[in-house]
Amino acid sequence: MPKHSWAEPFKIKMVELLKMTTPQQRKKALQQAGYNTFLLKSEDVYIDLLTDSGTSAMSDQQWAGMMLGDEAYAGSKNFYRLEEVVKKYYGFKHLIPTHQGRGAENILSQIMIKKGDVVPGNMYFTTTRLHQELAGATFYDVIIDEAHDSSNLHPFKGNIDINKLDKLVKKFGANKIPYVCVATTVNMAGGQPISMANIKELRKYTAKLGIKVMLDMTRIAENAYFIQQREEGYKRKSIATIVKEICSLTDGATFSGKKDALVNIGGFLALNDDKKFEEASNLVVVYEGLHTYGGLAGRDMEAMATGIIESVNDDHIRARIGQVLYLGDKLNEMNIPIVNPVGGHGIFIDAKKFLPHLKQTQFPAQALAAEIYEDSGVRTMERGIVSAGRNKKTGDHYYPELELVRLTIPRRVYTQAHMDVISESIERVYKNREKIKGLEMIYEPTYLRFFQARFKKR
Ligand code: PM9
Repeated sequence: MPKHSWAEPFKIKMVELLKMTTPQQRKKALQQAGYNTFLLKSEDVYIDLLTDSGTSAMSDQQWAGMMLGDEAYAGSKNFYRLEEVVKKYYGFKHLIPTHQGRGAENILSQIMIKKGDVVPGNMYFTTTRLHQELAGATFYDVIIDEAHDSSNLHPFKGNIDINKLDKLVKKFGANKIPYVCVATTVNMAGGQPISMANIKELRKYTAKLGIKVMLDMTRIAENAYFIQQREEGYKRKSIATIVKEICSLTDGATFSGKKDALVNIGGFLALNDDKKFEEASNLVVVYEGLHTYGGLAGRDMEAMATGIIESVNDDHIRARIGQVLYLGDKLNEMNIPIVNPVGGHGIFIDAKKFLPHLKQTQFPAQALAAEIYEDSGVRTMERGIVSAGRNKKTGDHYYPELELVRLTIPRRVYTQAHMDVISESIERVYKNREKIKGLEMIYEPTYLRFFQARFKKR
């Protein structure tokens, strides 16, 4: 089979210069940041793989759209364009813009959840679960077991185990489950997709019980690419068609436009139910802004509308995921323990396997992320015990099976040479892995501790 290049369907029009730092400068920066890569100054970072959230390069069309911002307080024409695009590409009836994904999660949780409810989902996401808990629900993970094993090659590790869901229904009763929270793709599992067959099965199962299906569609185009590549019957379907089919099997969605939709800020809540839309429209004015701007400038809504259209372009998504796979192939060739199959938005290093001499309470993924930064100025992030937080009832840490360092690839930002530099750095750190020490947490914030926690070397 001839190898097909993933080369980008764009050329570079503007560049942002980067500062190169010395190992001494990086050592000092790390100490000042309490070994938390979230607390580093971005100007001290060479290649920033902290997140793919809000870090994309916008296209000339998106930048041109910024000049078309209608900054009226009410009824901005950019809102109506965004509404039209959301209807056309995602098929949802109602749109409520929000400043970003978690703004939508807050409103959805408040309108759907009653105290004591249960929300099942295909693995937790940090902000999503917190909003569900703050609204009075308990989250239950119903993802398939394969998702918790970094080397299991299941093509759809984001799938929901309907038997696990059924057990929850039998234990708590369907009336305690307002909705199932379905993510495309599953971030904490390593960017793993859910199959269309599984979403259909879920829809069938929940429909007869009157349980809603709410989508976290933050990386839906990336999920659609894996369906196109791996699922029977989808090879000839466009990403746009697959995306719309996924949405049609759900009752509504939260969306962080900062990922798929190639914008630096923005999100929305989409709903089909008229009554729930009315409730959400009323709440959005409390937390975000008027229902026709939801915390966004008109120009941000314009850029997001254009970004949504660009995100479902087949050539774009092939190149976006192609770049991630390129880095994944390199690391696999070096036998670095990573989550396989490689997911949509980044490479996830298995820190338990990389640093087997460290206990999970020594925060191996946090320590590894710090070490990679010190080696090369490449900033990654922890997705393990620190991100998982504490069990509200027992007060103990959650101990997730997956203890990962995420190398998240921003969209349309870095080159193939950057990918090579990253893999060389990981290889160097891997060679010296036995010398890497664990960390001790010396400051722990109450909510989403991974953002602001501080550590010292043990
Ligand atoms: N995800 C990420 O880096 C940014 C915050 S955590 C560092 O992966 C999903 C699946 C996400 C997500 C954010 C949100 C929240 C919801 N669902 O960041 O509020 O990956 O726009 O979206 C981040 P906002």
